Amino acid sequence: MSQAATRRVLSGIQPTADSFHLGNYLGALRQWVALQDSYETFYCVVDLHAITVPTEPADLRRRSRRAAAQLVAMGVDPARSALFVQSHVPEHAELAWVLGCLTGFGEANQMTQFKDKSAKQGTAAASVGLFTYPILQAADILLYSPPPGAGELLVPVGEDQRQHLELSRTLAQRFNHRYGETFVLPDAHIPKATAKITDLQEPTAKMSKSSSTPQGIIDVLDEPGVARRKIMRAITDTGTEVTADEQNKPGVTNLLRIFSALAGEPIEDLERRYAGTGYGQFKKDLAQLTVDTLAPIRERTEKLLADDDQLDRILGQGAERASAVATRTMAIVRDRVGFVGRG
Ligand code: AQP
Repeated sequence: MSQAATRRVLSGIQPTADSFHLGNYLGALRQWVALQDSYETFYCVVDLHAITVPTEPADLRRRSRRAAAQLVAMGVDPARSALFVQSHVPEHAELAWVLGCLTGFGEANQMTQFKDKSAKQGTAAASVGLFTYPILQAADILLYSPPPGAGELLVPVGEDQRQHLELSRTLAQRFNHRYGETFVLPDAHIPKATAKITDLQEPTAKMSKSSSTPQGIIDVLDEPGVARRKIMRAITDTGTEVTADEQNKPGVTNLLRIFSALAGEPIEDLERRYAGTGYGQFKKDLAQLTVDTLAPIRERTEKLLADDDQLDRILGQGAERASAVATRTMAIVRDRVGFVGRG
């Protein structure tokens, strides 16, 4: 790759709760922060995705601002990253339409996340938007593609998004094949150690906003006492040994994974340190580490939320930077597809 290669990162997060959770933070958002050092980064609060399920307007507005505030509080730096709200850049929806016309119904029907999410409300009641969600996600990504052969496009996400990423690659390839080389094929960035953080009460299921019990999720904005209690009450497995064993000890293994990611220490070191101590001390230390990590993020989020104007300015500037790239990509797409230019 040449010296002048454009190395871009794109990722998004839904404003579907008042707080992100530890799965979002460790699985994706920490990578967003780290990648700012070596990539041109575009991060969006994907409000178009949020309305694929019924959403109160007031909730969406509040959660979109809260999402942006948490991202800045975690270290997304608006001076280096374009931090924006998806609906501020209408090209996302426009490219999604074009890509939707290249997607087979059967192909879209393969997406397991739609099956899981629609099963919760009954497939007949699920929206068409929920069904086409992965196509909008492909558009989110490909809009920020560098010119083919001149760069790289990386997408930091958790394991649950791997299939959607594959679809983005397929659609990029198909568009290139039909209309000429336009998009770089995006690469997923899914660090194995934190690819799937699981529920503290149901350690074989993904930690998720829509989890059946709030006790299973550590929210980034949880009060310290609340986060501490959730960890102390996390399901552990039979036996007393603090050892990783995905099959037989999924609860302890998940806690070890969280501890290791937060402390930056290998799991084997933790197993050695807690050999023979039982679960109690291990959980107590993990609770402290979690509180120490999240408390400053919570404080910074609260400060940012106290100044709506500043937050809106950050998002306005981010949208401007994102638009500069998105409008260029979309102009090329319109031309290649054969849409007549506006005189
Ligand atoms: N448990 C998790 N472990 C690792 N990564 C995770 N992510 C989500 N849960 C975990 C990653 O966080 C990013 C943002 O997720 P999102 O809010 O856009 O969508 P989501 O995957 O639908 O999040 P939830 O909490 O699971 O919501 P619901 O309950 O609505 O399904 C993504 O990169 C995701 O991989």
